[in-house]
Amino acid sequence: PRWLPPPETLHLWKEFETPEPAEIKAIQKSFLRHVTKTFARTAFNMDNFGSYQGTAYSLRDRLIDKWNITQQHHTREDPKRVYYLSLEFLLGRSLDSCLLSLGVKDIYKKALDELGFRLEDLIGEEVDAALGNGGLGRLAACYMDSLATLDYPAWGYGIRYNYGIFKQLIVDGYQTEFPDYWLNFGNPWEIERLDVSYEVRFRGYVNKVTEEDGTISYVWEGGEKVVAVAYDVPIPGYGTMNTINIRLWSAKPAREFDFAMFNDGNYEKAVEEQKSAENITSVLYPNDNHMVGKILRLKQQYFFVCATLQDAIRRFKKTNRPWSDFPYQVSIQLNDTHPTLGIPELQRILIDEEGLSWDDAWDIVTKTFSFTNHTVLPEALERWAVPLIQDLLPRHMMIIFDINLFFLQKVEKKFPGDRDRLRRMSIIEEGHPQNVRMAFLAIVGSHTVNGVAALHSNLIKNDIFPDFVEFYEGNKFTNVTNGITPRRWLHQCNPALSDFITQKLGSDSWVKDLEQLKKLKEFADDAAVQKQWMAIKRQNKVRLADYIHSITSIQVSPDSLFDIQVKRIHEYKRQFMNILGVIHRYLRLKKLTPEQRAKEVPRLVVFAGKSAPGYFIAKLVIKLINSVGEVVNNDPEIGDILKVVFIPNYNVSLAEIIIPASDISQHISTAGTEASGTSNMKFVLNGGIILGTVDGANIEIGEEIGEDNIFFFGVKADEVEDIRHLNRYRKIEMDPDLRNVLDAIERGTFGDPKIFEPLVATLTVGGDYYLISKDFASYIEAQADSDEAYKDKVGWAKKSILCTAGMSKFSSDRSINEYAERIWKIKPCTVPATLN
Ligand code: OAK
Repeated sequence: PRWLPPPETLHLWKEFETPEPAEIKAIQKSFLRHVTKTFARTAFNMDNFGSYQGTAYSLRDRLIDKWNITQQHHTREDPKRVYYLSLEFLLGRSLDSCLLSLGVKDIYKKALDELGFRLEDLIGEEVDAALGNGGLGRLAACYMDSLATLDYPAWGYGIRYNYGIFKQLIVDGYQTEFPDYWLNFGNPWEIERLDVSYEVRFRGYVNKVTEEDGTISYVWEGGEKVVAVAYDVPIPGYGTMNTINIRLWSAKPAREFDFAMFNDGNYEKAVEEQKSAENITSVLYPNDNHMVGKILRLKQQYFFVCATLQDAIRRFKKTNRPWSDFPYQVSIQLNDTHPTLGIPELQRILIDEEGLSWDDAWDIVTKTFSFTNHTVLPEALERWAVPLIQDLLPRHMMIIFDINLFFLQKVEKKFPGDRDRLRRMSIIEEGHPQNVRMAFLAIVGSHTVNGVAALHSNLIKNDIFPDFVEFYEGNKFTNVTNGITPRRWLHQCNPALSDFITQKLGSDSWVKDLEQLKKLKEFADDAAVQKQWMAIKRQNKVRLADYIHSITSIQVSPDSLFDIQVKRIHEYKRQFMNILGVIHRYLRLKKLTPEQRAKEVPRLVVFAGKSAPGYFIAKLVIKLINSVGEVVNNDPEIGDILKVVFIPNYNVSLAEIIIPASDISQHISTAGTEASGTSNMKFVLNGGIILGTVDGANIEIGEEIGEDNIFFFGVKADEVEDIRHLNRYRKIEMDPDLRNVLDAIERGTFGDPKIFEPLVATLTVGGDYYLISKDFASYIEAQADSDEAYKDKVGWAKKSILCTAGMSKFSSDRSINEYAERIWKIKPCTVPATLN
């Protein structure tokens, strides 16, 4: 039974409910209370880390108050909620963003100053929460920020991995990986919820029960159980009460101990088995855009959707509504196929545990779920072996077979006798073993399927799932172009530019309404604004140059053009083409006289990004970049005219330093391969210019900012297939400039050429799947165009201003409003400052 507070005690709780006022004294009091009582430190035993902890805990108190008020308000209002299910949330650091969201950064700075601490130093003490690989995980984090800021009643659900994405060290030019045990230093931004836990079953058997009236039901029994414990990460909206929650599940051993084993005297084995439960949430799989069919990964997927659905259903049941209301109270978004087991799991709960008929249950399921696809790469589309699912989740496998049967019956009815269509559309792929095509299951079980940029959504419809578009007559498929939060990706990471924009627009309301940036267009030709704009860019370049020097000991000039490519290392993203272009430039520079060389635009080429640990070719690209850097950076004839730097361990907090410092950023994926890209948006928002292919969201960015302000090159998506075909049969000569570059590698200009043979072979014997040779000439031309444009300082400043001014569309606030209105059908629920 629930404990209820005696009414005469309520005022005692209320006293602690509202955040302490943001006064210097109150802040210092709460800071010192945490430093001395929570962390047992004294004035004579302090350092920046201790002071970071004290500050974080003092803010955490404010977050918890806001979170509690939000939850009580939501319970009272009972709005329809959205649940964003994602195996990755790439949050990065929280201190700075919390201070800004709560509007207390300046006053905390003063309070800490008086105590002798510098806020900037404390911010640097925090370790990144790196529970994601790249684009998909960071998108989830941006979306949480927008959901909170726009007052939506939303929850994020995921896994509390003990190990985030690995740390990357560069040893002898090669990537090496180190475990990221990020919880070592505690995590002030989470609240352990021992009171919120659920059991999750694996394996066991399915019992068929025939009732007296002849109806048949199934019960899943036996097997092993683990417990999911909730850890809550409050996400405050910017300048609003609304504080939403990311609930991350951690696996713990089940409460019921195996007494048989215990009694057998097998104590050690019993303890071993308990520990294996905790393995489930131990480590984030480090693959981006690539599926690896490990059983532990499947366990993670089921573990988190099972706990999440129990939690959502418990919340729904509190209001005593009929099941038919469920889809009107609950919307569940699947962030790629990783949480797709939620579909058969909800169906199982409804028919096996709640006693609904198959059809009633399926109607609820398909009205509840929606699915976002984040990639068209075939190697990333999830397929799980049927025997694997059968073993781990026997009842779910039965349900998936039934879902498929009923679905194919409908297909057969619509397209009678079309055997090949049934084979193509089956959720079960035939073979040895059979496989479950998770994307098909997600499509069939969802009411809406979306891609993440206009081109990508069209490719999904026309190339990836055309049979499904035809079957559903186009009704399920839509586009929601990705967005980024302007809070972190301009206001926080580029304070100088943020202040300047606020000054020019006369208000800071653009931070929550990015449409306002359009007004910057008026200033594009204003010489004084241009001058200040470029001065701020230079400051940011100095900051990055200092960072590069501190990490790599390489001196770079802030007066060179900063040309940056930072993202996961992947063949389709073509960092290889970038470094080949660098070699081309180097060879050209070497042929010039010193006088000619002095007229060249000095250029710093920056790379950063992690490769999946098992991705051999991507790792060779990293080695080649470092080998080229070694030669170029130490060539006295070249000096500052060309520098090449690989910054190790790319992560969110490093991105916050790198992005504001770019003149040019490269987004050069083979056309049709990058679903959207989101870093492209971050760079342009900060006044950087894209050099890129006609791919993903680059296209829409070009439409918004104007084609004069972006360097496009390369073939279009619809040309790729034919060129690949010709490449396969070597019908196209290799680009002569590229041949020249490969010759230099093969001559040993950049060290032992044997090392790079497998990499070079991807272009020669490998058929150049990503069309580097085809695009090379136009890539080099675009680079030359950018050199020319950079010489015109006024013209460049204008481009840079127009870039920022044209980025309104790419706020994640716009994306989230689209999801809310068109897909989730949820409304904002404004939380009052206090509850009465
Ligand atoms: C990761 C794992 C599996 C499937 C896709 C991904 C992924 O990160 N995809 C990326 O998602 C981003 C957010 O939508 C897009 O911007 C990137 O283009 C896409 O590669």
